[in-house]
Amino acid sequence: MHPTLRIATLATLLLGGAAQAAETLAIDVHRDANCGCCKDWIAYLKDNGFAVRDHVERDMGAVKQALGVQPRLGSCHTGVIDGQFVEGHVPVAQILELRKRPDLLGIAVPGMPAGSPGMDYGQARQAYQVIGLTRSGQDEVLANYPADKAPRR
Ligand SMILES: [Cu+2]
Repeated sequence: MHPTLRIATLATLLLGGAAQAAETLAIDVHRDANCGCCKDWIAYLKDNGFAVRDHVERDMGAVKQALGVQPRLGSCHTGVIDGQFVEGHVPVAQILELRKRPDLLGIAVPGMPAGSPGMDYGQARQAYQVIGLTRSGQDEVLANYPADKAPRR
């Protein structure tokens, strides 16, 4: 190979690697020490290519309050990406959607619905919604996951 071509190929490889690294999303996850389903949601994020920074907290109420998570939207763990909260067992599809919605303070799956990511223990799935909270305080339904009676494992 011509030396100039070889350098060009190397540059392409390096740039390609950098672009790939930029697609890895980093998320901070705050949780109580003994929260099993929180750990399962973290494992789900890692399986989907997220870089997770895990924070064990003494006072989750204070964490949620600081990020603007309304009590009606509350769940167990609270994730944070670039200042936006990801409350509870939110699927990856809506986390990616949040990246395109700077008008939202964050998103949430309130409660702990059976069959949501990290709450998937082979039982029937409860219907649940992913709610976005706008910076003006309005709830917006971002996704509806219907109930599924068939056990999934
Ligand atoms: Cu949970």
